Amino acid sequence: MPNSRRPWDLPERLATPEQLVFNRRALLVGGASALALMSGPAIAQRVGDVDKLADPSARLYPAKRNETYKLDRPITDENINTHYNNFYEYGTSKDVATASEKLQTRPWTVKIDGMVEKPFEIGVDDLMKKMTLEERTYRHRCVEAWSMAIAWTGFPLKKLVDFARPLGSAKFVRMETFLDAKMAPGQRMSWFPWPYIEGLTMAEATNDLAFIATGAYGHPLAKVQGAPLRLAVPWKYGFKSIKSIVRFSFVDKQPLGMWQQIQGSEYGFWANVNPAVPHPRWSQATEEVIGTGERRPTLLFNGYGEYVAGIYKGLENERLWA
Ligand SMILES: Nc1nc2c(c(=O)[nH]1)N[C@H]1C(S)=C(S)[C@@H](COP(=O)(O)O)O[C@H]1N2
Ligand SMILES: [Mo]
Repeated sequence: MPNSRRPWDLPERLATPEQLVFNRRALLVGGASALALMSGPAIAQRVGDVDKLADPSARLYPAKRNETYKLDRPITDENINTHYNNFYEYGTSKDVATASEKLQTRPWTVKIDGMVEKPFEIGVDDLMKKMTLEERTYRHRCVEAWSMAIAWTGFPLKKLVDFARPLGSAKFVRMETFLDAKMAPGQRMSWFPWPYIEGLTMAEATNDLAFIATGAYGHPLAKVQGAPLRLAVPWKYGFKSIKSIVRFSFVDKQPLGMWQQIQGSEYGFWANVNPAVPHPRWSQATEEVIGTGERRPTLLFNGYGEYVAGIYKGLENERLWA
């Protein structure tokens, strides 16, 4: 071990008893990889770092990159990605990194229900054990006309759908974020119809690109990124990529997303990226690449048409773009 620092050497003010227990367990269970994670000069300098070590899934990272999904720009700096976020459960500003530290990601139970052979619940760590984690680099485009490129770690949503055993009659996957105003002060804003909901058709959910992220930048997700599991659908505007999911329901009616419910004229169900269709209040033709000051033209389906355009054949009468 190149560094003599051990978890139990953490300064008292950074370590709660629970974190010490988790850190010892990570060390025992994780063996060499946990030791590797704990080495290095910057260990436990910030509260966030302590949490990364405390995460019982930390030893699953980094995962092997799937090279199929290539970027045309650099990955957004991690520090920029985690300080320019939308996570309304923690406030309406982009500066929610500190506020979201209140999110408690363990224990975390995921409920699978609706039109499935048999509804069940599973802890997030048990779920991850059933899946093979991989890294993917994706570009994301927010409806607010900014974009980032992120190295996610996780598994295809299709794997979770298969694991859930939906009935043939299921037409949509409805996803739900946790509801706990004690843990998320933003949920006291009673004019929002909490919990956050999003939905995909089965064809969208089982497409290769639809991804459940459990990590980013080679380690478990930061809380502000929607730990411990969130959706990543890079051909759609950002609001579809629901964070901190606790429930996947298989249903036969189109789910009503939170943004759609608040302002359906601006945030529709399909939410596919199309630079030719403006948002009612601004153009969608270009995007600001966060962290660079650069503006780039926005691409149809955010440039992922080769993977997803086929899903929308025959749906020309639907409002695919807003
Ligand atoms: N639960 C929840 N999920 C959410 C949001 C939110 O406010 N709450 N914001 C959405 C929006 S608009 C975007 S752009 C992305 C932002 O993800 P990021 O902060 O990881 O970039 O999360 C999406 N998922
Ligand atoms: Mo967004």
